[in-house]
Amino acid sequence: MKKAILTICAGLMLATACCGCSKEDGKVNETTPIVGGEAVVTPTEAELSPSATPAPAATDTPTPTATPAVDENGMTLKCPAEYLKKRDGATYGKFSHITYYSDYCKRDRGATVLLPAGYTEEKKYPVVYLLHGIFGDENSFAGDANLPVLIGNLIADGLSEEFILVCPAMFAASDDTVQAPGFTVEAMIPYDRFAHDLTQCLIPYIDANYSTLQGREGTYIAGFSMGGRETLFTIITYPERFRAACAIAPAPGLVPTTDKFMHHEGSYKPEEVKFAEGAVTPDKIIICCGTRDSVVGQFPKEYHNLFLLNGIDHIWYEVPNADHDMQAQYSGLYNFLQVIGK
Ligand code: FER
Repeated sequence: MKKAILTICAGLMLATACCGCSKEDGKVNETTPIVGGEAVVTPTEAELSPSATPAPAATDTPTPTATPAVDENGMTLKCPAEYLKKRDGATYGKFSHITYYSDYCKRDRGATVLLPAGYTEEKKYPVVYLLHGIFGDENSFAGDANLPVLIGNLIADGLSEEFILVCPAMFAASDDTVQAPGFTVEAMIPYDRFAHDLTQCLIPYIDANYSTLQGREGTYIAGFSMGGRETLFTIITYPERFRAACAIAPAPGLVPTTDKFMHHEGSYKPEEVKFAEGAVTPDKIIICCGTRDSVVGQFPKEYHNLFLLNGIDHIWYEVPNADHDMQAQYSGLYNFLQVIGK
């Protein structure tokens, strides 16, 4: 366990050192795409699950999946491999790094933004906020060269509407909170604080600087693992702000529990994880997880059971043979990104 944490920390330091992000105040830096086809080190998924299938490089030739299995809710269990391959006729966006001032944290914070390839101020785009795993940051998803490919292909096939993807840094520390992520009760606080930073600072910043379809109608949230947990925390805290949500392999801790990493005091009591009668809530909530997830195990299914118990309408499905890995991520995103605008 200690060894695992040390490895993760080493990975984090490496990722931080490699990150060539611009820190220009409050400005979108269009001139410094941080990806450019080169994958930045993404320690979280790989380090957390050494047995996980590594992300295939964008140039890999995946085995084509003939007829993807679809469940009774219309969820395609595995992301079809051809959606992770660049093709003619589709256009792909590039990530840029931005810095916004968080009045909530009283400091500058980073995020990465992926505009659709043909972005124009003439249109208004929905926005998907995508939350990384523990020890990640705003570069975690931007380092995945497959993500713009998946999105471009979904848009090219008319399966997704064009949208803006925003990948924030979730660990919303300020001077009076713990400064480093970790498996401790104190380190959970800045993660939960992100829900407030998002709704009070980042969303207004994105709305002010891009041509967005503002308000609940155009605002979506999804996340992987720690980001999945914070997706659930955010929609329970601000249900009226989001049109739809997807928690992929959400980490434990929204409610009290203990796992192999730590004891979680819980952000909410189980009976508080519900929506008020008549409240405006997301139209669609998806929770999914790999069938052999070695990091979060049965906790995503426990969220499913809690949601069932507390009458929160949602879709639950399992990704066959996926660990805490990219296969689970791409499956969740493949399904969720098709919900936009529908
Ligand atoms: C935990 C198990 C998993 C936890 C976080 C995770 C904070 C996150 C994993 C990830 O983001 O990949 O108990 O507690």
